[in-house]
Amino acid sequence: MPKVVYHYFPLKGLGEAPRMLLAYGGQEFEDHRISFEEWPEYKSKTLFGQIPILEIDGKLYAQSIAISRYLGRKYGLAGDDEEEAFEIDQNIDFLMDIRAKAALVYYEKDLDIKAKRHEDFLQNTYPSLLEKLNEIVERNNGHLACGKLTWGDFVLTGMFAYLKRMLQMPDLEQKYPNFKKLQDNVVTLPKVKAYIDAVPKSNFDY
Ligand SMILES: N[C@@H](CCC(=O)N[C@@H](CS)C(=O)NCC(=O)O)C(=O)O
Repeated sequence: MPKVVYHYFPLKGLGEAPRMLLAYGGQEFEDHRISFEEWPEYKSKTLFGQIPILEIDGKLYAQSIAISRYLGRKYGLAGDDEEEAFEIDQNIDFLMDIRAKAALVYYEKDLDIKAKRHEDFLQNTYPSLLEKLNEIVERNNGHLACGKLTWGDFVLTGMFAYLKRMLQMPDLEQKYPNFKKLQDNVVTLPKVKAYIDAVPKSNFDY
């Protein structure tokens, strides 16, 4: 087995999906959680100045979606043919479009602009995007694509708390029970559950 180290902050954010995928695949890995105080020391050593980073036998790989796609292929969660793989990528890109919109609010520093933008998106942007995402998960019977478990489900599950926080919608699963169903399909997988149960309690819950 290769020596695997996974580097990310002590939160879920964009970095939780690869952790759950590594657990699902039965890959032993060092779960290196970098504190915000330690981060400046690591930043210049990363490929693009950001984490997550997956380190395999000393070689570093970046980008959360690329890492998740790679692990999905490795563990048989990437669709049965090119078209299924395409469908997963398509729906992941759509999910990342939603994340990018919410990030325009979440990371805005000017509080006045931030509040106005949030109101605007709440009225004009989020409802149709979330309805579309809900339709996708409904059509796929509690999954992001292909009507079955894929690495896409791990990505949505991993970033869901972070997405809710950015959208300022703590009750998103109550409004869309399909999103809860999708997450349950991931977090109840025995190896994933064992990993989640072992996560240090000091970690952020998003
Ligand atoms: N496209 C990258 C984005 C990674 C990213 O935004 N990482 C953030 C944490 S979620 C980070 O490293 N922030 C610290 C910094 O930029 O200095 C990915 O998906 O991996």
